[in-house]
Amino acid sequence: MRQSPATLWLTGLSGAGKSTLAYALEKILLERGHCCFVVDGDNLRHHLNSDLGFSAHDRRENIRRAAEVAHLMNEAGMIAITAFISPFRDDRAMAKEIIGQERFVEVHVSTPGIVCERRDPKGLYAKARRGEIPDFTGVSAPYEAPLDPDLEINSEQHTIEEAAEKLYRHLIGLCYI
Ligand code: GGZ
Repeated sequence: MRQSPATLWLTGLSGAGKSTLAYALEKILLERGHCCFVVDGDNLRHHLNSDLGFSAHDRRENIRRAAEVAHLMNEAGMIAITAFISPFRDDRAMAKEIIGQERFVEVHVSTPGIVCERRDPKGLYAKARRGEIPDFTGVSAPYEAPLDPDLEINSEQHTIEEAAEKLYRHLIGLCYI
């Protein structure tokens, strides 16, 4: 199947739906014959990046390594879908530099903080509010929303399937697939 490598860089708060959306898009791409892989906190922070925490310095290193992994996947001809909070604009700019401007598609999963906190699937916001998790994004650490993302998805306004289909159409529109 013809495709040009790209990285869909999903950024947004914890609980915004980044990983769910990433895996829904991966399913669509695989079903339609494209070669792709999801890079997210689960497969990086538990292994390659298990030495990193959540200070601004460690988050930057997390993003740098994630971008290097996505770059390698792109070099191998694959579409990479990343799902990291990646809260700092400078760090996302670094990721874009590493991956290459022409391959980097920034997707803001813009589900509002209040909705993410209401969902709180892992109880992390509640813990952060009680002071049990320091530097928690959206509670005690900042999130710098993209100023000009290539695409914005608010998971409140679409089903996951609709949102994934929107990303798929976007890749077609940009001629990556
Ligand atoms: C934010 C944290 C924190 C702190 C643990 N701040 O909902 P989750 O659990 O699965 O997603 C969050 C994940 C964020 O990892 P990232 O690698 O995406 O972060 S970053 O891009 O900022 O480097 C959350 C959990 O880790 N988690 N502590 N303090 N999220």
